[in-house]
Amino acid sequence: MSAYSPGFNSRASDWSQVVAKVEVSERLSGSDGLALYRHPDVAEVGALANQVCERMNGRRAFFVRNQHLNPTNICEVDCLFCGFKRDRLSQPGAYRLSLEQVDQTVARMDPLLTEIHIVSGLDPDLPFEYYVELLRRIKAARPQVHIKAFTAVEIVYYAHKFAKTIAEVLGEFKAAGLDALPGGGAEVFSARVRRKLCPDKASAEEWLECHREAHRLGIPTNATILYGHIETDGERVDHFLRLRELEDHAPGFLTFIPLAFQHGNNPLGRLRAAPADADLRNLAVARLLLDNFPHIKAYWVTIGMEAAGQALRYGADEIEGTVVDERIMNMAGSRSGSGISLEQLLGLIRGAGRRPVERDALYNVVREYPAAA
Ligand code: V47
Repeated sequence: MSAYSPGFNSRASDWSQVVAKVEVSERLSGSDGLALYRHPDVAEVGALANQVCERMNGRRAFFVRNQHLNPTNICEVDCLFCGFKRDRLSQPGAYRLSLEQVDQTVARMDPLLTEIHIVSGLDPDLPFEYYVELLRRIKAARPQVHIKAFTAVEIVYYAHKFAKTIAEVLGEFKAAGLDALPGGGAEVFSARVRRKLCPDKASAEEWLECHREAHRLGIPTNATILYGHIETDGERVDHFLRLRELEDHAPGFLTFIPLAFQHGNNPLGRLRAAPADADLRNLAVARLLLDNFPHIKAYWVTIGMEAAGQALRYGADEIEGTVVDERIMNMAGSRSGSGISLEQLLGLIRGAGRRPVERDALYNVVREYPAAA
């Protein structure tokens, strides 16, 4: 249990109280978080988040030139929301890249790339050395590129499978070239939700422990929430507060990315779609509750381009990058495509009245672009 206890029956604060706290940069409580979810006018929630975002980032909006690499989709756990996993190689759509195939993929990547994002299934037939060698080869081929690889769920799985501690897995991966961890696998921390959707993988406590350990070892990480299925307002607020508490005690988070549930090709897909304002509201609430997270990212792959542009006025200071070859959301029915051009990204940011800033994986500025073309 974490130290605060929002309780799912807590009462929401009065709206005016929340506004007053934001004006003076006072930390919001769980009850304030509920008020942000229950407030009928999402534009007002967005305006508050925008105020905080501009205080932190001015009118800049970040993006990165990145590419996704998903080495295997063979996975031994069944998460009800997943359209990416396959049980075995003989199934249609299943694949596992050899290290030589990884080399070839990396050789074809954009020479101006600054980040590679790697997420895999929990493949029971790959040895530990595969992952170490994969990191080594990518780092040798592209020493300037940051490798953001393996969600906490994967790290915890390797620790159990190969009889290592989480710190040992992270330490060996760091020595081989790992620079940062992606934020996936967090889903919703609520034990109720995890029991129903993903009972067989890392628990909320293990996910948090892995990120705490990574930060301790100097490996920065991201965090996500998977929303728009069976979770309640209170469970979302609880998720944010647990992340905020971890960042208070073991800083190292770079950005927070709300992931909108994609309904295709998965057992949970028959659920009704989330309310139309859910994407913008979750981004805004994230900006307001996660006051110690430097960045909030709009992930156009799940919310679409239009909402990603609007998100820059609802608390997000960052749009996911060029993302060549995204598979996890595309195999779960995302209709946003698996990559966009630099020109499209710049247009999206400028259309929102922001100044585009290309960053590297650690948010160092690679290039500032003019606000208008
Ligand atoms: O943990 C799986 C999510 C995550 C679905 O750190 C789904 O920058 C929506 O780690 N609908 C893995 N989401 C991806 C991940 C990630 C993604 C984007 C940015 C970053 C980052 C990391 O994908 C999983 C799960 O939460 N996911 N299936 C689905 N049907």
